[in-house]
Amino acid sequence: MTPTTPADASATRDSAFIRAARGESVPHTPVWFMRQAGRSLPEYLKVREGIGMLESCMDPDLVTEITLQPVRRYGVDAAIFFSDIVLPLKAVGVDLDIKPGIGPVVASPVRTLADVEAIPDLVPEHVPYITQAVKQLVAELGPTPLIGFAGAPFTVASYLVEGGPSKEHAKTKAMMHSAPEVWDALMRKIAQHSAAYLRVQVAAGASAVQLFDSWAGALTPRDYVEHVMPHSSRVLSEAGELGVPRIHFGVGTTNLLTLMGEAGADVVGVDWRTPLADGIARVGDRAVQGNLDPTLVFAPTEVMLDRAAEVIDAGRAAKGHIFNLGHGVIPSTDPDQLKKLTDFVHGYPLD
Ligand code: 1CP
Repeated sequence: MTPTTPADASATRDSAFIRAARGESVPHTPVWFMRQAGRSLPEYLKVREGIGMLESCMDPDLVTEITLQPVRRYGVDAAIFFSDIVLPLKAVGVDLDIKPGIGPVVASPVRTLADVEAIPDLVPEHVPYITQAVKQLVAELGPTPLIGFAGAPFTVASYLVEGGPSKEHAKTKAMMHSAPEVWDALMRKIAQHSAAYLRVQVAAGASAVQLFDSWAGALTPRDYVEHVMPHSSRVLSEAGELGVPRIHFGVGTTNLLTLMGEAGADVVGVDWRTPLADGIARVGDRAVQGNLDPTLVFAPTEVMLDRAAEVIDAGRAAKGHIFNLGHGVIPSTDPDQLKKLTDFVHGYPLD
């Protein structure tokens, strides 16, 4: 594939978010929140009334509005594109839906090599609405960076093999161990989708990308290295050719943080279970993102801000630090708490 250059990376190049991702000096610690758009915002619930999740993701005006909502409300340092990790599968014709209160549900889970081979590769023509939404957003956002994203092969495979959300990922891991040729084909297929999906977003103007391997924490380091890492590396390496910073995140990944950095990340996302100082020691010469416990928004404001200060102080030891929660915003979160948290991070002295 031909390398594509970002539409206009210069507008966001000096933002605090991009500078921190590259390990450069910053005017303040940058902050954004995973799942900052979505169910915790009344303005989101209003515009989504009567419209399905996947339908929303395919409507460029709605995607633009929803992506901008948290940027307007909180003044965060980056927008995250409103979409979902299973959108590329839907776009190539896999029969799936995102069910309210459940998540992605796949009609015919993948079992055989023929099932994998029946899934087409993703080309930009499958997702014209993504290109349009990103272009609209970049024009509206000006100097605020837009983060494009995709699901990493293991996490997307889990939905395809289990047929829906899973705690143990037992069928997925069973395929990994008992049908290596099916597993390999599936991981290659999803890696192609994720790399192409990121390329479309960056070509249209996204300034950074995040690869979500949310459920990689279910793996032993050995299985991660042998069966997963090469495929995530391929996605990150293709994203690297686009010249934008790459963030790599998973939940419960303390033992994998070093490997997830080595897979080809500029920034490693650390979940809240790992003290940030430990995370920094594990990722070495890379920036980090995180990692306030997402439930701390339900504590008194002083307690939340006190813990946020600890996270910021710990982040000073990293090559660069982007403040975030240790996983997504919980739907019942009070948006006023996130506003206070954003202002606190921005006002926190640099030394
Ligand atoms: O700010 C944002 O909301 C950004 C948009 C976004 C992102 C980055 C959505 C919208 N989904 C995602 C990524 C995503 N989707 C991940 C990785 C991030 C993470 O770990 O949180 C995962 C695992 C999914 C799969 C998914 N989609 C789930 C989880 C199900 C499970 O296995 O527990 C759910 C509930 C969805 C639906 C979904 N995606 C996004 C929203 C706002 C919703 C809720 C549906 C709705 O509002 O109707």
